[in-house]
Amino acid sequence: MKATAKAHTNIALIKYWGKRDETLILPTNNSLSVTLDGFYTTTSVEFNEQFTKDTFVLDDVSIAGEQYQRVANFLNLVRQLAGKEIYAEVKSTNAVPTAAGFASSASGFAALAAASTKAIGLKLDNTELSRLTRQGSGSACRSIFGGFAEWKKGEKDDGTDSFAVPITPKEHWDIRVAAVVLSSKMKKVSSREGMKRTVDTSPFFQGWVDSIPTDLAEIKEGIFAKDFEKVGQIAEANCLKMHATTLGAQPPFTYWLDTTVTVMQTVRALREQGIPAYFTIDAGPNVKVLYLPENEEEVQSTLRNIPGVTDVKLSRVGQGITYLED
Ligand code: 2P0
Repeated sequence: MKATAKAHTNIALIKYWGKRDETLILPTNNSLSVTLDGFYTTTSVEFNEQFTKDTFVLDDVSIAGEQYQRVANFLNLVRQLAGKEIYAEVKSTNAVPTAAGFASSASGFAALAAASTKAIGLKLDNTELSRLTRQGSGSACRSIFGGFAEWKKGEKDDGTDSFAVPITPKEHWDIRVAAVVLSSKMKKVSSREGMKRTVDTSPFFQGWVDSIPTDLAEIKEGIFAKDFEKVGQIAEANCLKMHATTLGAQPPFTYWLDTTVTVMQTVRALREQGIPAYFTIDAGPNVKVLYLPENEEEVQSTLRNIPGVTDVKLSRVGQGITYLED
């Protein structure tokens, strides 16, 4: 009863920001992301009658506390679905530099869901797997698929219609993403806490939700037509709207540092020089820059030269989950 799976992280171009149900992890809006080739998690899960509890080892370190509990809670869902009372040994390796500001929870829960369901003998299709993965971490449900994927928020209270669907496969379009890493010692407001505070207190939150259907319809047109400027403009504006909601929260907060703003201004300056590049930012200070393959050299060297930038990591569009031989 052992299986190994690999899943890549994803970056949202239309952000998931706000939950309508915190237990089932049901969002207030649809979101859309691109799966990234460069950052992934590989996870092996073994269920064994001899085990007396779940164990979780991440990059050769035994994990306890909240991180362990989230994994064990997810395994409870898998056991419930399979109707089996049996514990697991989970071993993960992350090729997601945590410092790059990617939520390793996206690739982490996608790989855990794929490996654990296979190991326990469940035969789920990707829709069923995405729906289950969502309950580990919302954004992870999009990482089941490669290329561009949309998480449909669903309408029901039980979450059965809330899962991701593929929009276009990885082969559709070769765009690139640069993860711009900044030096930061800032205390982080977690995305869970940040989105909850925004939903509960920000008067800008309803405006955010209301604006999503138009952004989604237009960005999908842009993706199908491979219209990079259209996709970039919508993604950048959507990110700025998400971050604007945090300034309206009580107490107000922002994920940005001064260098975050410098990177944003540099990306705009690249555009003024005729290089199409657009930024997006998640629940942290680091910036991700979208660009086209022919501009890789110039975009990379410009970003590396910004004072306060400690690293720039490049990625192509990635594939969905894969199962590895044990
Ligand atoms: C996203 N983020 O769409 C958005 C944009 C952060 C900003 O999904 O509570 O770790 O586990 O469902 O998925 C980060 O939130 O939150 C996130 P949970 P998750 O990628």
